[in-house]
Amino acid sequence: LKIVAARLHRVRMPLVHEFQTSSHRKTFLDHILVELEDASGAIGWGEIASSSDPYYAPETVESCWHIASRYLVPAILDRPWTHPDQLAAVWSKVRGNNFAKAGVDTAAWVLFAEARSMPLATALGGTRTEVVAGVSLGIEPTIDDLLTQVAAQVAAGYPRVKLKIAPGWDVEPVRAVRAAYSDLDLHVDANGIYTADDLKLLQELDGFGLTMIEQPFAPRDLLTHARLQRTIETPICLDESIETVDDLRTALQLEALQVLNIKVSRMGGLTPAREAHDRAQAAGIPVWCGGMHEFGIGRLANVALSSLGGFTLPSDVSASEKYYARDVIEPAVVAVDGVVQVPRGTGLGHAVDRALIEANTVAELALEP
Ligand code: OSB
Ligand code: MG
Repeated sequence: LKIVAARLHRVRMPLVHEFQTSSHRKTFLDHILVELEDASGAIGWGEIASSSDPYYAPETVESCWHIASRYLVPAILDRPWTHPDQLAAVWSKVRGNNFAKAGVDTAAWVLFAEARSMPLATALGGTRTEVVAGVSLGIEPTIDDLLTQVAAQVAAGYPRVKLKIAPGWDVEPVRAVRAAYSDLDLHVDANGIYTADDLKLLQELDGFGLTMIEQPFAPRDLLTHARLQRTIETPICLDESIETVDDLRTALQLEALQVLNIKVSRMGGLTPAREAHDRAQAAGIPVWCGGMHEFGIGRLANVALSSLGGFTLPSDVSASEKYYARDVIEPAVVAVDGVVQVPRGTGLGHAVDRALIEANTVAELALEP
């Protein structure tokens, strides 16, 4: 394979329902769609799903645009390759910038699957034909608003609900949701807002039968995660802390986690995401695929990744309609009783809606060797 042309499209889409976490709030997203073309004219699409602002991770849309156009794409243009993991090796000298890498890596994987006439999931080694989806609910103005959201998602058939928590919005919303749904697979995500001063409060959450407590402390504070895990039964899940497979090795050694959230974006692509999956599976740690409100392209990559055997917990791959009125793929991703089918067509398995992309594009760049 050889990439002879590449295009970046910065596409803006409004969210159906505003989303707030302990670290940021958003009403629309600007993601960069990456289009790689090989000598045969085949196209691979990927999605750079960075937040606009550096509040979840250090990257921004602008930093991703810069890194992708200045470093990542030029490094692979006109360079022959046979497997996407060779491209990950080419980028290894670029430090960090995982969201930017992930979009280009995904496009290369899709191109690779297209060239082999197989679904992306099969190219990755996935075996599941369907994946179970959960939903992630933001911080709402009131507990009643939250209960309305939970009711809607449970009625839609989703078997797992994750609640964003933050100081002042933690024990009470959890108590209210648990009181209304005694058997629901429920978990919480703090996006790193608490500190070692909050251990008592987090221990209180141990009494609600949560499936996990996700990223209670700052990304680099593995020691406090390990300390909390020693005192509670509820598994701790890490998200922001794990940007590389080396981070995972360290966290496992410290016993700072019992569950891993694997995000394609945060790990820097499908190649490292798959490696993290293999590591976690070898260590007996269950994994699930986290989301970044991806448009359809990134969402389908998440579905394909979730078809790997170690993804035994529900993933954040809920239906397109939960996020966007219209998605950039055709048909949109749908969930029936909380289950999403893994596409059987080649590559992404869904068509890309170029007209919708063009209608929502705010910036474009063509790159050639
Ligand atoms: O921590 O998982 C997170 C969205 C933006 C930033 C961080 C997170 C999230 C989500 C989105 O929870 C989940 C989804 O895409 O469904
Ligand atoms: Mg998270």
